[in-house]
Amino acid sequence: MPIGGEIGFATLPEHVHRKSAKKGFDFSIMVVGESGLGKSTLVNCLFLGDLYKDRKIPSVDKLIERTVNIEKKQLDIIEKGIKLRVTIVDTPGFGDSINTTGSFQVVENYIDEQFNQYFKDESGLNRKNIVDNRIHCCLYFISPFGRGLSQLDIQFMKRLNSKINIVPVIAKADSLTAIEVAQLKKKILRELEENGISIFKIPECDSDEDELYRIKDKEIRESIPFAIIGSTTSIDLNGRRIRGREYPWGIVDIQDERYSDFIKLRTFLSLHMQDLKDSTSDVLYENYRTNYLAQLNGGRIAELDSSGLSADRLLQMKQEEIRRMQEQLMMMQEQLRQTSRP
Ligand SMILES: Nc1nc2c(ncn2[C@@H]2O[C@H](COP(=O)(O)OP(=O)(O)O)[C@@H](O)[C@H]2O)c(=O)[nH]1
Ligand SMILES: [Mg+2]
Repeated sequence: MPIGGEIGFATLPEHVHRKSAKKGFDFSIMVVGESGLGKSTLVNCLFLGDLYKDRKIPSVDKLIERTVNIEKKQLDIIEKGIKLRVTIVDTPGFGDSINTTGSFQVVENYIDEQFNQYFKDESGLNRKNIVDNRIHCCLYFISPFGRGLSQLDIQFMKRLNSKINIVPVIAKADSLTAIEVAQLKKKILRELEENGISIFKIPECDSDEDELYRIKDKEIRESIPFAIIGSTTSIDLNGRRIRGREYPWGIVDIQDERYSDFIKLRTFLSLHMQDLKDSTSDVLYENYRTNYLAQLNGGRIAELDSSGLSADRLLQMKQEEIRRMQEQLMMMQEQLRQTSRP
């Protein structure tokens, strides 16, 4: 089986395809939410699918092991000659560490560190070869057992929505009926809005997209928050190997679109990977950078501000300053090289 066929990366619209073909893609997803909701399980099956058919099934011990630190898994995929490096970042859920504020902080620090690293690389001399480890997408797991968002969910998302593209998912959708899923989706969207939490917004469809793409796109938009079912177990179902969950009353196939948005989530990720990346670098990272520079320059920004300069102009000035500093740094390095020559 061709590696990557599972991922549907090849369904990316042609133009995106071409744009990314040259450089290859770095894409990072993070899973966040209360502990026990199936985050680690999803991480294990989101992109792997049947890629590792012969992979050893981890022991039960391993499966129920709690995630106490941030863990990164990396996966290199080549599809139609395009390189895709996916990084999935698994986080300890609330409840896994001693206090909630602690686990908020761990996640927030991680996001900030990636921004910070990117900032350093971007201001450095080796700008052409930056590895983009910024988190492009945060799958936020919501419990199917509560009646919508918990106070913790609200606090957490409020704190992070300016730093990360939040994509809400309803965990363990197999525990809800179809009607309950539909109601919970509506309720979550309403509560997000009431609390002023912004989640990732899929950009409008290009006017030149074909009809099929439009239908798919609409279907995906309407499925958010994705109600997902995860599993790391393969089961034999009428001679077919599927990834599923086995209950006394039957087998649930996590890829069955009648009751699981697993496939829709995957399609969403492949169709909107570039949009998630663009939003990260154009909006979220810019935001971070502006704040960071303002902090660095605390007093001066305040002065300039009172002189009536717009934020845009300030940013522009900062960028010019960085450019000047980079040039100076390069000159100094060149001088050093010359003086150190025998
Ligand atoms: N019913 C159901 N159980 C799930 C699902 N996904 C994971 N689980 C189970 O929930 C438990 C916790 O899963 P885990 O992935 O460790 O959760 P995490 O703490 O969020 O990382 C495990 O026993 C999983 O087998 C799901 O979609 N439905
Ligand atoms: Mg976990």
